[in-house]
Amino acid sequence: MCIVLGTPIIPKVQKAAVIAKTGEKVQIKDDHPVKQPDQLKPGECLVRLHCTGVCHTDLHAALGDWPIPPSVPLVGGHEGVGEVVAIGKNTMGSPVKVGDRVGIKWVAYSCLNCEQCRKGLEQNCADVKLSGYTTDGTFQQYVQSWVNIVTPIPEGISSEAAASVLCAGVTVYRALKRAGTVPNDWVVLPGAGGGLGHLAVQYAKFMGLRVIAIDGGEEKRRLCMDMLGADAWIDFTETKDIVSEVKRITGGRGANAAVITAASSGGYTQAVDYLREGGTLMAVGLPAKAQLNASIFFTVFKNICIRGSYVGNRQDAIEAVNIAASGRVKVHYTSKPLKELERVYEDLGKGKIAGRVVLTM
Ligand code: 8ID
Ligand code: ZN
Repeated sequence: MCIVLGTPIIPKVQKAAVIAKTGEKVQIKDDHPVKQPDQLKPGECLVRLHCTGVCHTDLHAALGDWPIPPSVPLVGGHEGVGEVVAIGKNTMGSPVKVGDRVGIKWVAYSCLNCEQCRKGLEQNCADVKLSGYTTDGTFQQYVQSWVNIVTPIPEGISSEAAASVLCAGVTVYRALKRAGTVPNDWVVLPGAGGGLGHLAVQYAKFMGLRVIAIDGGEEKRRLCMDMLGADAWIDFTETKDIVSEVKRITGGRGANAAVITAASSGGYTQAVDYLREGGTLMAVGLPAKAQLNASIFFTVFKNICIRGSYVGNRQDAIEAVNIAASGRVKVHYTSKPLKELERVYEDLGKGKIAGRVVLTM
């Protein structure tokens, strides 16, 4: 970006990772159009991105394997951090100004006036626009966004460290808040070594919970146990009877909650069985077209609460980011250039990524 007398010059074209059709490979283009400041409507802004996390959701979008299809052609990505370089003319009362550092999350736009928005369910707004799914996201150098929806990023955290808090962090932070636990309760985290899961371990510890991390392989065991401070580890690829193992760890009682971020339906199967009476199953991971298979009898008999939790609203985002900026939750990430995105998808699909990959622009 060039700056002439304080006004950023916005290029006409940029680098972007584009999916022409779901199921096709990502194309890295260097002539993708940039929305120009005079094309921004009131309330819209343009953000020059520093970096973006890669979420498993971006892989679901690229594959088109969810029941609701994404818009194509599509620029994916919804964990971006950058700076505001332009704001639409006649925008009134913007909470951000040119030069501010902001985050782009999954909810790119919601009307803020409908019943769901007023209740804090901005992700369920009928007019919602989803970054990297129904509107172009963060796998590009410049993204168009909305001044009322971007997340302010405080000082004290780098853009790369903040990026994955905007989806992975917000999502697990909100799910844990709604899991009905009190300090010292046991929470089981299937998917603990992945992008969402490794942040769930840390937000759970921050909330005073005891954590049973479930995932596969030595690298993820080391991440969860040695680096993130989980209290117990279960390798789902080796342990035959996960229910007995959770019961053994919890002194025969079972866990108080499970926050499931596994990207496969396998992560859900035993949860109702290893929860103790009154426990809560938080469904977060979104395996393609899977059904939740739980015993109705034991769900009723044990007073189990089964709840879905879908990303978070602006307040959840601000809380999650502020906790990360305080240093109590850290994203464990590997930096890669944008052009590596296709390779990152391959690794995500194979469950090979411990923590997150953050792409630089
Ligand atoms: O708002 C939401 N609910 C939301 C927000 C963001 C992402 C939901 N998601 C969804 C994604 O679309 C994806 O389906 O959460 C899921 C996890 O996203 P992620 O954390 O970005 O994916 P990852 O980094 O690949 O981590 C998934 C982990 O699950 C493990 C894998 O080994 C990996 O570490 N895993 C699998 I696959 N099966 C497992 C099993 N049976 C398992 N861990 C334990 N038991
Ligand atoms: Zn995501």
